[in-house]
Amino acid sequence: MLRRFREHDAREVRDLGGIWDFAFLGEVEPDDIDVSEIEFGDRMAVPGCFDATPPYAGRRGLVAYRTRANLPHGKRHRLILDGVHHWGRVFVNGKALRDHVGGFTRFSTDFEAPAPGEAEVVVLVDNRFDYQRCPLHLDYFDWYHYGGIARGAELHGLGEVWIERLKVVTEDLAGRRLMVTICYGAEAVPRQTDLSVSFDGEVMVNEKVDLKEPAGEIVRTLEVPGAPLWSPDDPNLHLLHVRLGEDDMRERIGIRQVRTEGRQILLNDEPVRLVGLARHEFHPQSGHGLPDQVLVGDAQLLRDMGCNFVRGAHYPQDVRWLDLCDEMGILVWSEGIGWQHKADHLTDPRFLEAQMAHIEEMVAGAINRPSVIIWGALNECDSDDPKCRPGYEKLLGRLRELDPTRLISFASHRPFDDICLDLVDIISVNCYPGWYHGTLADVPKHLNRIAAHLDSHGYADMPVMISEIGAGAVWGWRDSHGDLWTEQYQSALIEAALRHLLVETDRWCGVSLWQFCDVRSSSARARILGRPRAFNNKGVVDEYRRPKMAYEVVRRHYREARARNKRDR
Ligand code: ADA
Repeated sequence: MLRRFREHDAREVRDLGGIWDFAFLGEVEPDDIDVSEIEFGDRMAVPGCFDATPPYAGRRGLVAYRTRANLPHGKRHRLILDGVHHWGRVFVNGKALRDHVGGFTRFSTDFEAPAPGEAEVVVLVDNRFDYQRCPLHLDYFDWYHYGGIARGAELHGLGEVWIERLKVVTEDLAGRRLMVTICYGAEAVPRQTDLSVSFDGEVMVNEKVDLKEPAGEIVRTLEVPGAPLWSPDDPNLHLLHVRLGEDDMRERIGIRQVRTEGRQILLNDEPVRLVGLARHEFHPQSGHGLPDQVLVGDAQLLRDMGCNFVRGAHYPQDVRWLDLCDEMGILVWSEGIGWQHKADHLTDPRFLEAQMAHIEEMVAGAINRPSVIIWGALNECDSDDPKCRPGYEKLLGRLRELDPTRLISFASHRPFDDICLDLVDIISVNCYPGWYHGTLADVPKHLNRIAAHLDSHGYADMPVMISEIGAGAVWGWRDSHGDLWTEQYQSALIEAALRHLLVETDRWCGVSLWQFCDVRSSSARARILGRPRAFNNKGVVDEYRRPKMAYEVVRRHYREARARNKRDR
């Protein structure tokens, strides 16, 4: 199962998760491979990352994964992969069906099978850095790019009519009016078919519809008076079940609206202050492919710290993680892959095209999630460079077009010179006072300077958040000098930042500390020289989720902030 709940009752689905055959092919090009000749001498877990397993740790190259599955019943079959890092080519029964650029998002491919029986699925996966082929993943980024089929895989059987996806929008909060868009596909049209929509088990639409196009949309409005709303304190989810002909789709939704007013973020018309952490999807033993146990543990830790927010850094997060956030009331900033790009990338049509396809997949994958309230892109790029502005306009504009119901932001590390801040709903600033520059005493001063600058440059009436702030600490390194890299220094810096951001001032609509857990850093030598253990050590827990001293500081501040926020409402 890809998600935490059954997405289909009627449609036949095969879960392809488990142990696949595996071959490390190395320094060869995918076009030179004859898949029928690959010798699959090893085994690999799906989901998982091959280069987090002992024999392949740290290695880059082309690899092949293979599994066999009994075809589900259907006329057409759909193979769905939730995350292939970071380039993939999919074959079914020896035939190449599609390539995919970029990890962290769902993609699928359809194929016809001549007869029922078994299908052989082979996926070529490449974790090498190659800007021409895959401009989304580059080795200088400050995180390690693991390779493999890192998220789930499924095979679906589709009939003559099928549901592509559902989109549910809370149109009117008080009246509990929902707009449901059903995107369908159909063989042979026009045709008439049955449509039913139920909400929490109650049938609300039951009719015959005329499908006129091979791919189209049906829109219906539901009114569900009295249905409880979704919020971090009370994350009520509802089940929407749509049947179209022989096919069906189940979706869990939350009724909620998000908007900004002046300096505040309003969730269901009430102010909410975001308190959370930025989180990478990482574990030393499985790379980006996290087992359920790790995902649940991470969500439990966020809840324990009192977080109501997590920034998915720096890419779209696992669908199971978003399911947990929906269930546990954790608001999410979902962001496209990106890290400190300059004008050479932001003016390159190849780069922008890959980004556009990627953010479209990101939005499609999370469009109905109540937890997701912010779409982001282009972390810390040169947003002060006029040459980069058109790239920002294009990507942020596309996000707005794809989903006008959520807020748009990007993390800027140029708050004093940024020329793209007018494009967002929330100004988000990454800064490291007391770490990359200055001392602990500079933390509040620097934050004040940022706020004063923004307020005097036309943004006084906008919400501003700190999307990154933090310090590195090597787990277990405690020392009476309290120097850089000690747990004491990290915890003192976080104390200074949170006291300022949450207690002493009310300018900030939120904070996401950098970061939740320690993560393996890039393999680029220049960066590793500033990263003890080749890790980014700014986690408040280490890579095995063992708390550092700062954990308790965060927990105290976030719990108090949540309590204050509740009292003020
Ligand atoms: C940046 C970046 C993070 C991380 C951080 C750091 O703000 O967005 O990914 O690299 O710096 O630790 O320096």
